[in-house]
Amino acid sequence: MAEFAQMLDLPSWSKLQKHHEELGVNIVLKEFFQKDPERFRKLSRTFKNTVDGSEILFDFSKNFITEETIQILVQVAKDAGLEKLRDDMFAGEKINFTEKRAVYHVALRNVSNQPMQVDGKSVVEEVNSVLDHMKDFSDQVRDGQWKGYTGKKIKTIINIGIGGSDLGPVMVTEALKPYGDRDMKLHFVSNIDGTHMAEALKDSDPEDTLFLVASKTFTTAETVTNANSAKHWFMEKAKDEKAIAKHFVALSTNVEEVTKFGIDKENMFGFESWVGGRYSVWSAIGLSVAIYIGFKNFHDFLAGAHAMDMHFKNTPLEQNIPVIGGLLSVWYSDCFGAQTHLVSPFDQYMHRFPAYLQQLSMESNGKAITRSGDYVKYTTGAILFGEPATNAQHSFYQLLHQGTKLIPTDFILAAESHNPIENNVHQKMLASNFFAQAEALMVGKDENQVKAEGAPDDLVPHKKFLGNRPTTSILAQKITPSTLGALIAYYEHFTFTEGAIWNINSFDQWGVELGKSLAKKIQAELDQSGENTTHDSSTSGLINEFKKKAGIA
Ligand code: G6Q
Repeated sequence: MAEFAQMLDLPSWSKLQKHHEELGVNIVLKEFFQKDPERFRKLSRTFKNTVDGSEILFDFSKNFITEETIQILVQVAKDAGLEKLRDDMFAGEKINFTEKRAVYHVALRNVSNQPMQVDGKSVVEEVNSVLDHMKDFSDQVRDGQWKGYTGKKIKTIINIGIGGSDLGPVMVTEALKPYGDRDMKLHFVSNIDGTHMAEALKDSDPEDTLFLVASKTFTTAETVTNANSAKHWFMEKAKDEKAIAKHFVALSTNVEEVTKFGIDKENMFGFESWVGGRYSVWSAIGLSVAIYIGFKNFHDFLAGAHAMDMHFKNTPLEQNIPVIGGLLSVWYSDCFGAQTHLVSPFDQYMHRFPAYLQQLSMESNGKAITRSGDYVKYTTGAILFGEPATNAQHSFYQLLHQGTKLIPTDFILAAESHNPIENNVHQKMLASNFFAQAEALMVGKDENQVKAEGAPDDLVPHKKFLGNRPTTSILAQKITPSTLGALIAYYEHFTFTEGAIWNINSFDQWGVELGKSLAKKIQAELDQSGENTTHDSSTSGLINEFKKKAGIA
């Protein structure tokens, strides 16, 4: 627990504010580059991926910073106790104090088998035993040893889960599609909207379909309802309850509920309560990933994240890449009033990456109460959004270039494409856009340039670009399993850093818990006959109109 109450009370915060007044208000990014030819070198950091020796370059130089800014921000991080909180996380301390839980997803990818404990008990053996189980099972499904109740090889995997039990597997299987078994069909059913399940089932045959029911608690209404519907669909054809064992497995912490549902303990892949939902793709929740890309690739995915963990744990803060990322976010949020954070991967396979990060960032840091229980005196969690480029360029980048809002932006590109078609022409065009967008956002276009291009006087103000928009460019070698693992871990520790400075608990989610209970009461009311009057006139009015339209008297 941090000793300070509010970020603004940190001894170094006033120094940062003063620095902002001196530098921030008059900052002109392009002039920084004119003045200092070494700026790119000084303000970039390289992550060495120890799994395959590749590197990821993080270019922070197009941000509103100097080397001094980093020094002061690092001082803020030190004053806020970031290092202690980080070390406590790696030591298995219960830093998620509102739920009295350790935050130990880093133990799930501890591929170097370092000692890791919770409550004085090693977790390494249990983590490895679940990984062994995942390996055996995924190998069997992939090579056809695991057969459906009529002896057929599994062709379709349907993962049923929501939130943290869905977004990770969806995003990772999409991002690593080039490593996937293309003979296998994957569906991810999350929404309680019957359409989601119905569409997945329309495409599937019970004889060769495997359901992975992914739910930490195994009590989430959407998932349990969807899983029951899947079971009914399956039983209609299979008839015999014994067939369930070949077609339903559970990824969960709750043995009792899993057994009640009718899934054998043998077919359950467990994990512990110290794995938060949005950090669970590294656990048994990642089984769909392991089946699709194979266990060796899944292991590389864990190893890439582990390499980023070791960097985060052992690197001095000035050189610590996720720490710098997180500190910049705090800098923009609380000194420049930025409300948003855009992440655009220049990679079609990574099209669900922003959606995944949305949960990671906004569920972790969408909090207004400090760890001491007070309302924060500053803004916290940014609104994270994004879409892959270049598509996004043809839609909302307009607001980046000429809008009134400051939108700190991350662009991500891999130098090597998985599909270098047409002699790599596509890749070069993609890369050109990656460079051009960051450059244009920074340099803008002034009146003289617009006039020189022949614009009539009345159009000059419309064609002018102010520039001076900050971006971070992230350049990887190739989106391999280990690189993706490292990139996700980068954003996890970035989010961790923000939360530590804001002095909030990034690891609970009471807002999500509220959602889980709210609808229950109304659902019961939908089955009651007659006019509803139990709510405010708007809510009751809507309920009554729905009942009329849906034919529920
Ligand atoms: C994540 C959240 C939330 C959770 C889902 C699903 O951090 O806690 O998104 O993952 O509500 O919960 P279950 O896995 O328990 O079904």
